[in-house]
Amino acid sequence: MNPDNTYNVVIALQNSGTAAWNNQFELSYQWEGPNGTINGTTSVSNISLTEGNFTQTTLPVRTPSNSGPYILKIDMVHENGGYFHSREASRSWFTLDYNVCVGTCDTYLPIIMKNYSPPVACQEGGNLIQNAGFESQLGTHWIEVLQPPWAYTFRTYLRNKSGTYSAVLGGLDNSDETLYQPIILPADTVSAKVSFWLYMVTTENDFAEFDKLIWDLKNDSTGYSVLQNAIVHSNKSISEHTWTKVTAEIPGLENLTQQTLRFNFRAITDGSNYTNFWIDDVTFVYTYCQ
Ligand SMILES: [Ca+2]
Ligand SMILES: [Ca+2]
Repeated sequence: MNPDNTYNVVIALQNSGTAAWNNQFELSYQWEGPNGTINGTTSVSNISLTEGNFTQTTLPVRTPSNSGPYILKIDMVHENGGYFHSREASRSWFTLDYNVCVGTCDTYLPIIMKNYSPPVACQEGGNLIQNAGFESQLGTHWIEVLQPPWAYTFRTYLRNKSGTYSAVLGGLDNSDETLYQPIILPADTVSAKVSFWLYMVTTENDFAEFDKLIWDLKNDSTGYSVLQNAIVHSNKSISEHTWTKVTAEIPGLENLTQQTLRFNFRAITDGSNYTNFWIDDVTFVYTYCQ
């Protein structure tokens, strides 16, 4: 319906009351809208109808001036008593209601979206690394692989970031030492946040990366890396004589869940000028999405 227009509405009426209607009764309406209730400005007068009887009439309905959603409430009116629905304070009489849009209306309809999946909720799981601060002996969770055999990787109380102990790799020339822990990524894991503290002391100069600490994620069966790039720290890349927090995000773990992987540290030194790498407080916090 357009604002300020008159529309004819055909109405069938029955006097279901106990008294006859006479020329004091008329058919009219109200608009219930955004700014309250507006009384109808047109009507059909002289609805004379004895009790129980029917009639049909055409009611001219004048729309409000302002656009918006309205309820058109059609009702009988007594010239001295007002609208029927409000004649008794203790109970409301029914009106004949229609939802009408006058002019333009904001319309809200439920939308059905094809091929729509609700957003996936992701959350962090726990730290998969055990004995993360090396406060217990190596061997239970951490596994050492030493080359040559007299190379050493051990936990030490000489230096720690927290607790009493840390693990130390390197410290010899021509050594290749690995310290790893098997982990299993839970179902629905998509990524992980890795962090650990690293303390480096070297007798090298810092011209080049002669001695390295490499961390990686490997397939437990093949020993091959499952990451695109292992992360390398060296005598050159980090500050000496201070604890440095190393952090990294590992995305793309969807296809590596529920299988054993190795979270792997490897220290490789060249033929002269040894370097020590201390490690403490290792975390591998996985994120899963369901
Ligand atoms: Ca510790
Ligand atoms: Ca060296």
